[in-house]
Amino acid sequence: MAEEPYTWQEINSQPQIWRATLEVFAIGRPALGGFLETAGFDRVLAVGCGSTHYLAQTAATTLVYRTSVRACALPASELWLHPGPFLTDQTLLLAISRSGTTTETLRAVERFREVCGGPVLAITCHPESTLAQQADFALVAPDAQEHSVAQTRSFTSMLLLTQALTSVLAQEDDEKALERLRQLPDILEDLVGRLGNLPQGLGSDLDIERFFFLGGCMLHGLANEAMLKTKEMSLSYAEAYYPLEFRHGPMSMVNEHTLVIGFLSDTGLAEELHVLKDMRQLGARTLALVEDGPKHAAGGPHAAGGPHADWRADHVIELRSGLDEWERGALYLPAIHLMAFHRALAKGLNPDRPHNLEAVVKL
Ligand code: F1P
Repeated sequence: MAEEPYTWQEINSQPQIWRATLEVFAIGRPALGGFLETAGFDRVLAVGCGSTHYLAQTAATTLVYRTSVRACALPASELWLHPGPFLTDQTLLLAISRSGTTTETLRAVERFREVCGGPVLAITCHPESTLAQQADFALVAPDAQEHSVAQTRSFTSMLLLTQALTSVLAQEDDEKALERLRQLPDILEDLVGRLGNLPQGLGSDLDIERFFFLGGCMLHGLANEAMLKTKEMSLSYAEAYYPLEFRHGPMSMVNEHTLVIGFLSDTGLAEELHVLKDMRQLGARTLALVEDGPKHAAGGPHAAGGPHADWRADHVIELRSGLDEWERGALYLPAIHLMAFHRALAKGLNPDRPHNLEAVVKL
């Protein structure tokens, strides 16, 4: 690769960028506590656009499952144009934007201020941006800024900020939780070291024509993001579904040119594996991203070699994080970033310059 594309550099810099991002968070932690003490809210409305909408989905689901705070996510444009019942008292607006300048996100903040007047917490890679300046408080990841259009390290770094924020709102020992998140960069380096040529092999295999990403609970927003990355970088047919939802119609699209990628959870593992097994029987190839391969293989009565030995996916990526399933979300994406990158190259595309797209949508 002559001049390394920005995208390649940004994907591979994630471990050190995650370290820097968590350090910036730790420095700002006291000020965050002060802001939250006076903010006065019992629910969170998370908004973003495209990738950062999917990040908002992930953040809202994590908040719901990990804290007593009620939370939901919307595209920023929906809050701007159809605010309706979402603008209620006691609401904190969590506005997420890599650039901090996307028009819909800024309009959503304005609408929220007009109607609610509640606190606005921004998450962005640009501390000097309009969004960061307009917000009452900003969690920032300046080291994760990107030249590329498609978000990779910016997304995962902002995801870490939402997870650190969740630990604070969970009113648990967030110092201990932050120490656990600080393990992620080393875990990612180990994971990437174990990937071998799998992302390049799958990405370069143009016999694969359609991708389906399956993820439930707090992994659903990440499955949506993986879908978008695959589209943006490689102009490929990609969709995302809740795992068991895939049987309710969309699996009609499965054929021998299909790759079904399972972002497997701990809590839904057996049934999610069953979906992958069913899709293999329909002719798809399958990739499982799972915390622990042996558990995946030994998934209860379907242990490898057992009566359902074919439960194993065609390809398995073991995260081996040792963390709770809500802490390890960022680990699911780098392998997909690499797969999408190699697919772009295999198709003669420039992953730095996705077709039709700009880094920021300004209306
Ligand atoms: C969001 C956005 C996404 C798009 C791509 C580039 O910008 O434009 O809509 O999917 O990832 O970023 P931002 O508000 O996060 O800066």
